[in-house]
Amino acid sequence: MGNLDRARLKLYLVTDSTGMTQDLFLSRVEAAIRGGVTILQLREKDKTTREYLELAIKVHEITKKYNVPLIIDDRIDVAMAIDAEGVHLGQSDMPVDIARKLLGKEKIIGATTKTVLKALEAERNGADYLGVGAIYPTTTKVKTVLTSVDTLREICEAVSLPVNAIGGLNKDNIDILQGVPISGICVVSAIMKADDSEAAAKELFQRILA
Ligand code: TZP
Ligand code: MG
Repeated sequence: MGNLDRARLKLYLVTDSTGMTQDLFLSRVEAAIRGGVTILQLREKDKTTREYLELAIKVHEITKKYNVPLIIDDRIDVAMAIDAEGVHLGQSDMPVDIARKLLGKEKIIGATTKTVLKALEAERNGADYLGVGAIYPTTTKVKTVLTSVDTLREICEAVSLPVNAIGGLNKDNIDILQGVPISGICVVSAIMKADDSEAAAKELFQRILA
């Protein structure tokens, strides 16, 4: 499977460029990486394929410079086209086993799961890591329901894959995850909406106990 060290998942930035110029977006992405983001997912819900692809190429130039893996949300074709390091798949996206066949063993495949059953299925089908949430309500555009910290813990204990928590997480509320054997946290707003994304990433990195 994809070469993914657990430590890589510590501070996982999921992007959202809504309402930003491309220059501002790219500068925030780079600042966030300088601040300590360890892995980055390009997640664009309102772009055409062409726009997604063009942005992915630019983001990949930045991530490669810092040796940070780039994961593409949903779009296996975009990931393949730019030779990204991996993809992230939700429960309505391409099934993990089919994605694995398309992408091969070397690429990273992440899956969103909200139950122990789905987590075990994703593991069996060849996922490299799991994203679990939303832990808190989120203002980011996403179809999700809340997942309790107890369920998050059960999932962590049921699978041998690394698991990240996601959803409404920020520096002031991640203490709720203390003692839960996650590998890291995924955030959108806490970094993308910060005026100083580098400082925001730095502070989060220091507060994550994983
Ligand atoms: N999946 C579950 S919650 C979420 C996704 C993509 C969005 C998280 O965004 P934020 O801004 O960190 O709450
Ligand atoms: Mg998806």
